[in-house]
Amino acid sequence: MPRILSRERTAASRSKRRADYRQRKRSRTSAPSAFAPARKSVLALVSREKTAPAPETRESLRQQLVLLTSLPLGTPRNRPGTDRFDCAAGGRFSGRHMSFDAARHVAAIERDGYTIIEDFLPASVLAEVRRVLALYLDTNAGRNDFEGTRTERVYTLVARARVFWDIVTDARVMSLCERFLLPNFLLTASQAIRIGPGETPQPIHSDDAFHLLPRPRPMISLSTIVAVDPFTADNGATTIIPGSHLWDDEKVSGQFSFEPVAPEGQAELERLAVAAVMPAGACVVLAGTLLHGGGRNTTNTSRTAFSNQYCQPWARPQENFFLGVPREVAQQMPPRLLSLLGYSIHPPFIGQMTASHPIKSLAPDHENRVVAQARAAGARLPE
Ligand SMILES: O=C(O)CCC(=O)C(=O)O
Repeated sequence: MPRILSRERTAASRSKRRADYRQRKRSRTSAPSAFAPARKSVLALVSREKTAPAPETRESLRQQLVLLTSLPLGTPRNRPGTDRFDCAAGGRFSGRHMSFDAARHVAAIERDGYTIIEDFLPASVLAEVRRVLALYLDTNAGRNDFEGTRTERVYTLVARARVFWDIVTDARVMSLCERFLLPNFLLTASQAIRIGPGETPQPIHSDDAFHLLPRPRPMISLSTIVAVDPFTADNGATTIIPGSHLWDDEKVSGQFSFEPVAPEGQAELERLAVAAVMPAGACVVLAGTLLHGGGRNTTNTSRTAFSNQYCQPWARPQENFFLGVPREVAQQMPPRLLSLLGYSIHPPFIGQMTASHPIKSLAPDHENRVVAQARAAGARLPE
C-alpha cells in the first residue's frame, strides 16, 4: 500500500513537473526575450556568411557583428571594470604587491592597439621561467616562414610548469581581458618563441586573423608577449604597427598566411612597424586585430619570449587544450585556469559535455556518460 501511494505521488509530481515545464516553455516563447532579436540576427548572419557575402554587404555584416558582440569599435566592453587595483606581481612566487593602473592600459590598447606592462614578472618568476624553458628549448625547429626557420617554439606551456599557471591567470592580464572580451573568455595559445641569430622578419599579421570576419571589427582575441630576454631593435623584438587594429580589410595587405605575402606589401608593413623595445620581464599586450610580427635578429644571440593569448568564449581556440594538457596535470590545476582551458560553460550551454559541466570529467571516479548510458541500455559503442 505505501508503495502504491508513493508511486501515485511520484506520478502526480511528474505530471505537475511536466505541466510546470510546459507553462515555462509557453511563457518563454510568448514573453519578449532580451535575447530573441540577437538570436534571430545571429542565425541570419551565419546563413549569409555561408554564402560568401558580396563586398557591399561586408560593411553591414561588420556593423551587425559589432552590435551582436556589444563591443563598440575603439571602446572597451560596456561593462565597468576596476580602474586601479592592488595585486601580487608574479602570483605565488612573489610577496611583492603593486598597484595596477588598468584604465591607463585600456586607454592605450584602445588608442594604439597595444600597451606595455614594464614590471610584469619579478626576477624570481623570470628565473623559474628560464629554468623550465631550458628543459625544452634546443629540441624544436620552426617548420615554415611563419613559425620561423631559425625560430624555436615550445607549445602548450601551460601544461609544463606551475609558474605558467600563475602567469596565465595574472590579475592584471585578467582585468584587461575582462574589458575587451566576454565573460568566460578562453586561453587560445600558450607558447615560447625563441628567435635565433640570422632570423628574418616574420610575416606581419594579426593574431585573430584566423577568424575570417570582416574588418574593422572588435578584437576576437587579446595576446600577451613576455620578454624572457631583453627585447632590442636588433635581436628580434616584436614589431608592431601602432593603430593598425583599426584598419579595414583593404588596408591590411599582410594578412595571416602560410604563403609568403607579396614582397612589396610586406616591405611597406615593415616600414610602418616599430620595435617593442622592453626589458626582460616586461609584457606587451596586443589587441588581436593589431598588425605585428617577430622581428629580424641581426645579433649573435637568441631572443626568447613567451606568448599567452586569450579569445572570445565563442571562438575556437588555436590550441586544443583538452587533448594537449594531460588529464593528470589538469586535475591539479586551479578552477580559474581550468575555466580558461575550456572546462567551463559559456551560457546557455556552449562547452557542455553530454549535458553536464565539463569539469566533472576531471573527477577521479568520472565515467564517460555515453559509456555509462550505453552500458545501462545494453548497447555497444558504437552500434
Ligand atoms: O615572437 C614574436 O615577437 C611574435 C611572434 C608572433 O607574433 C606569432 O608567432 O604570432
